[in-house]
Amino acid sequence: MAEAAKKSDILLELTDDHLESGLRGVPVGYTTTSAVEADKGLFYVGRAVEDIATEDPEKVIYLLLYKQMPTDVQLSGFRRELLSRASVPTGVFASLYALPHHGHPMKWFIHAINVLGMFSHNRNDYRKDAIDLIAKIPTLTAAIFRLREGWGDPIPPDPNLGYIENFVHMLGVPSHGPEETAKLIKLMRVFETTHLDHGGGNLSTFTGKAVASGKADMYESISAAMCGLAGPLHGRANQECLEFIQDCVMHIGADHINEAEVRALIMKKLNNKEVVYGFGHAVLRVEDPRARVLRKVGSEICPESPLFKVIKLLAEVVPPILKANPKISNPYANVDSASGSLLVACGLTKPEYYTTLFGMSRVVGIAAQIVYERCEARNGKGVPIMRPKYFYSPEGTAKGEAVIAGSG
Ligand code: CMX
Repeated sequence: MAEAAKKSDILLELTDDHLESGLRGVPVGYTTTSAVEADKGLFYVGRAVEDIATEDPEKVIYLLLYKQMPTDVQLSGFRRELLSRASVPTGVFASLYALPHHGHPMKWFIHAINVLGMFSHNRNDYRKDAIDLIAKIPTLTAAIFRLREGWGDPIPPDPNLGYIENFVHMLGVPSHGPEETAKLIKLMRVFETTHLDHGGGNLSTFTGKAVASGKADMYESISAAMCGLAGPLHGRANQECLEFIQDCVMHIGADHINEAEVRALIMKKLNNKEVVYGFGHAVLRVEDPRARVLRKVGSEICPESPLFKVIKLLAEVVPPILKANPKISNPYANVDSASGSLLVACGLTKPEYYTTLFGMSRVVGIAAQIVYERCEARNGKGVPIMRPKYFYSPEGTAKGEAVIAGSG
């Protein structure tokens, strides 16, 4: 608490520069789950993410929810609890059959979470809804893949499987044999643990907590959070990044990946005033440790993949290029740089689905933070409804004339 008070003292000096800055550095509250330290990385309840990334996903989820690693007895009880709640009401699936297949999977995902809330019998009990949602989210995510891709009806959870093993089972990728399934499980376990939580102020988490502050229920709040995650500067960066990597391989040729041509494609992107997805960060000032963890998994499961060769090259080539622009605070790879190419190597070849996988994992941290803000903060009273200050100013900071569509 003393440490936190010191931090907010520093930031009490708010100036005009803080306006329209996306609330950078403006203190808002506390997180009890995780911390992003600019020069060190990401910590879940004090543990460096790279140290626990290969733990059982259920253990890490338990850590974020209960702030301690589970004993064996606690872990098996928690696994049983998740499994007992993993089934999704058929009414939720029925609503998915009606959705347009061209709709982005994130739109399906957001819809499905909201509909799931209509079937909750927990009377807006944030704690119960958090566990229910965490238990059901793999079932829901897998069903979205199957229905949208025409792979068949949803596959029910198998009570003998772990959290991620069950997800891969319910996904039932048609082209997968046992070897591909094992590879996808290996990747998805690490994908899950590395995406679970990321401090309190990232856009999706902040949005979820803001919506919950009006006492919207867990499902409405998480749907709103997932709308935040759907943007290309946030969760959809993994899709955008892979699409760029695929372009690189197409232009250069899978057998000729080389530094000079990758560099030229990056320069072309920057000269066109485009963003280099998978690089940069609002808080971190070092390489995202999650990018390293994922590259390590890549070197085990797909070292020869041309896409993987490009991401390894990008991690070296991009930072010096971005560093040359003094505006860019962090030139290094973030979590979204590596995940897509590994998913392709494991048979999930359509980039538009990747943000739903990010969302499946991130639901955990956001739900845990909503439980804290609604049920525990301020001695259980909860954080009040969000209401930051905006100054009225007809022209704001716009230069030139404002144009209102349709105003003639
Ligand atoms: N490529 C090109 N330009 C970049 C850049 C990148 N990777 N990273 C930052 N910049 C630019 C910003 O667009 C900004 O330009 P303007 O001043 O013209 O608006 C300027 O550099 C300063 O930005 P910053 O202070 O370094 O970064 P922000 O805190 O504003 O934004 C982030 C952080 C992540 C949105 C930004 O680095 C970015 O757009 N990266 C690419 C998208 C991406 O990978 N997002 C995923 C982040 C992780 C996640 O949330 O999932």
